[in-house]
Amino acid sequence: MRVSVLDYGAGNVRSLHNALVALGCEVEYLSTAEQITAASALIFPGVGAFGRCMEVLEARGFTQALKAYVAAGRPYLGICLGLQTLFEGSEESPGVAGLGIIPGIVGRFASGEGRSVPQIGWNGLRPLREHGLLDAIAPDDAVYFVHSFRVAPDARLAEWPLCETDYGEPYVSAVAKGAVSACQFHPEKSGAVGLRLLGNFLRLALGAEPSLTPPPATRAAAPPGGKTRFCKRVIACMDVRANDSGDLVVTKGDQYDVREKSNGGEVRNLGKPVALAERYYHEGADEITFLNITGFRDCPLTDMPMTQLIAEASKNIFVPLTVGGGIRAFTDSNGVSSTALQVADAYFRAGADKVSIGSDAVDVARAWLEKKELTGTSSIEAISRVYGRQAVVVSIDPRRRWVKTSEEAEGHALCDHSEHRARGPEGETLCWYECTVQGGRAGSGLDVVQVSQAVQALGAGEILLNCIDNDGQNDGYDIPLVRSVRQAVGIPVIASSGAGSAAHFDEVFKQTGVEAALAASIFHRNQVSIREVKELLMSTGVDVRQV
Ligand code: 1PR
Repeated sequence: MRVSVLDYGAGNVRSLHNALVALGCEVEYLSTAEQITAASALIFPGVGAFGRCMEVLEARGFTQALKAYVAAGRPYLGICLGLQTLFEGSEESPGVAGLGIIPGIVGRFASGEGRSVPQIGWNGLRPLREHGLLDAIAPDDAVYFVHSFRVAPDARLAEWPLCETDYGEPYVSAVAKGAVSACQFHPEKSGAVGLRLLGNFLRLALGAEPSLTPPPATRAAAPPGGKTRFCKRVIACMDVRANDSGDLVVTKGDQYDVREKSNGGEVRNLGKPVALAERYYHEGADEITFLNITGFRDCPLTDMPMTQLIAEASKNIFVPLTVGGGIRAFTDSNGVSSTALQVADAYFRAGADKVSIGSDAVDVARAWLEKKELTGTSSIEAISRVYGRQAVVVSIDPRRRWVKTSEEAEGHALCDHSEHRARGPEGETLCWYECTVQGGRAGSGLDVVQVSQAVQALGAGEILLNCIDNDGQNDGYDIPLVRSVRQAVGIPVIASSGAGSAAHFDEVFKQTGVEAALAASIFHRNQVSIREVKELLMSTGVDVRQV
């Protein structure tokens, strides 16, 4: 079974490649107009900006070839940007013409009413009619979306819309007409449901049976005609580093200290990263994060085991993978320099869907706060320009700084813990949160709200909000901290550090409104399973993806 994937030099096609290989396909990459003309089933994957994508298509002579391919009624599947480029244009890049196969202009999601933009996460599908692409996919089965722009329902779309989804407003989440189909979500990252959809496309396009038939999803259907439900994400995180024998292991800190108190102070070893990640995928993790916690020491381009780890994990895991650690400009011991974008490129090529920037983001935020000017050259700006804002996570490592009075905080954003558990050494209830760098080894003088707002302005798409004080304590998330950051930004926030029970997830979702919550130690030590977390959340009325 041979399928052709459009290679226009942008975005992460590795995830799609892996999903197609898992379905039994041989994947061919199309890099010339002639190859497009000769293809028999074409998939156009896409992440990144509309304008840049269209420029590349035009420069390579793909625009006309794609239009001719579609006009000839040959099988076509667009994914994400691959759906948007079918339209006449997008508010993302005013004045840039799309392929113009579907009438209309792609618009921007409005943020507000507690809804973050980009939409990052799992949401349902509301089929508008029957279609082979949706075979064995139940209404409201959850699939993975990452986007800031969307197609609004419009009478001019006529018979094109196939599914709608709701994210504050209804939008068109899949289109199909004749042999052309496209989806706004990422089937290659949508677990079993996504693999089914890709399998359906292959069946329709090639008349061939995929070698893998994933089981149907089991989410309870939404009421007929009702709105689709945006799910809260449950994320498993693995802190990875080399142990004293040089092997990459999953480790786990206690307030960021990863060495055993006994046992000669060895680095804690909680298992092999790829095996653990595969377990979490099958248990229902909505996303998996790998943080190379000593990445600030070595350039990841010379630390290839981390890229190999991502390449290995992405072969069998079909939910989004985030990788962090050492994403910054670097000059190695031989004097060879690489930019943060080159480091990120290596991770995306290996199969990462998002990169997470830690220490460098604090430096970049500081520079921005001084002048409030974009330079275009920072790691955040450079990576989000090429891969899109949704691919750039900023991981923040704040530590509490207790104060007796607000004056002592010297203008830093304060949190009040009087209604919560934590107390300062002298019973203080007020604190500000200092962002640290190098895994908590150094302070920055900047508070967590300043840094969060700065990185949002620079183009970060999501914030992974740790809390050094709560890390590994299993006593619950730091609610005042999470709430203050969630209220300060309009991009999604992932709460992290402190989960000790399923109830802690319920608490953080209900009390702060965050889109996602991450945990490490309870999952690694089998104290609570992802399934238990989701079952509790469902029983308390929190929408989650069932597997
Ligand atoms: O600075 O860009 O090289 O990135 C380094 C990355 O490594 C950062 O994202 C930073 O958060 C992370 N990191 C550095 N040192 C440590 C450490 O633990 N010594 N881990 C570290 C951060 C925090 C979470 C943890 C949660 C949940 N780990 O990832 O998984 O606190 O844990 P819990 O559920 O057990 O409480 P750069």
